[in-house]
Amino acid sequence: MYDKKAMVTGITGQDGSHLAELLLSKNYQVHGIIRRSSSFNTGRIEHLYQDPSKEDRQLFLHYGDLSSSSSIASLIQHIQPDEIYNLGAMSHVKVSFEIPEYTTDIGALGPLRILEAIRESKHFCKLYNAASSEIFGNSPPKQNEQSNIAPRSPYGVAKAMAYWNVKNYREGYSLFATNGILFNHEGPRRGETFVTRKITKAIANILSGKQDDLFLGNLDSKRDWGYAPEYCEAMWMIMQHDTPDDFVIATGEMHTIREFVELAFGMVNLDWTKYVKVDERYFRPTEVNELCGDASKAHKVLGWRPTVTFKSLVEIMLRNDLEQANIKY
Ligand code: NAP
Ligand code: G4F
Repeated sequence: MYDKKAMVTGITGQDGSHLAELLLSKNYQVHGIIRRSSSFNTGRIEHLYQDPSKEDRQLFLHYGDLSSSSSIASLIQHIQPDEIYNLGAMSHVKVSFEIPEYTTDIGALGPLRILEAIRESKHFCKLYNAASSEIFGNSPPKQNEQSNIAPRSPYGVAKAMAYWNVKNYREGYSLFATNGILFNHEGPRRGETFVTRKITKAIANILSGKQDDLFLGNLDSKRDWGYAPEYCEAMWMIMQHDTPDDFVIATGEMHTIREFVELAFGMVNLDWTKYVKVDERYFRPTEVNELCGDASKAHKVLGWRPTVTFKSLVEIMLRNDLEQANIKY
């Protein structure tokens, strides 16, 4: 018997997979929404798979898509979740400049479709919406819940719209709707085209002779990088708080991309300047220069604090990619 039922969009992504593990460990029945794909997209949750014939299974997967209002409404109607975690998105900022309309459909209208479905349904359920530090654009650090919202990419604009809709539905219709304004968070399951994983994966490839150069874009931007599993714990804590609210989740420390590169290459005694080449293709039309979050509200109200340091994060990611390539570290 389970304690609560959760519906998770984006369960096949980095965060979705960590969150599913966490919810299952807390005795939730978890309903993950997956997209039909011509190749497998469930690699990150394979270890959680449970045979559909198992009577007491806790994990259920349903086909659905955030682009479809009817799919979302009928899933909510059918599952009757206590909590919805909306993590689904086209989450790559650079790609959002190439497919702005699709990014907006999923990232902005997707959450609106969920809000409308909850409002229309007679069933009470809480909503966690994955907002993003990208909504702050170039507002000066440290950014907190009061910082100016000034996004600089189609992705950021979509996340800002969703953020405001969540706030307005909370105030206007008394929904238990929350925004987690999470700063960058990474780990071994990070997509391979995000800069951190691109770097650690490239080091493993260089050491195994599969790659000679690493082409990167802007090395001067700064990010506040945390460890994904700890950030998923924060999502759950936001949902257990007695009142719905918005929270910044961050480490409060920022580093340039160059620093990440130097540290990661240094860990395996490679001189990064021999391998890293700057390639204009990876620059964005508009960049977010400095993200560094002030998570003191989450510390005070939720008791959430990150523990994994920048150096440990780089080490965790690098070790994973080296292990996968059978390289001793
Ligand atoms: P991710 O690894 O890219 O995962 C995104 C998930 O969304 C995947 O499961 C993907 O499915 C799903 N998805 C994409 N389009 C969809 C659609 N049309 N309908 C339903 N699902 C769809 O992202 P993540 O790093 O786990 O991030 C989770 C959420 O937090 C995202 O909303 C992201 O924008 C936000 N966020 C992330 C960070 C971060 O640093 N990681 C920081 C702030 C906010 P497929 O597997 O089929 O592609
Ligand atoms: O790793 P990134 O692509 O992450 P970005 O753009 O900060 O977005 C991530 O964090 C957001 C939270 O702030 C999330 F909402 C979003 O979903 C995503 O998870 O790029 C980080 C920085 C940027 O300044 C970029 O210009 O790294 C710079 N960069 C330099 N060279 C590169 C590269 N980024 C990528 N992806 N690839 C490069 O070669």
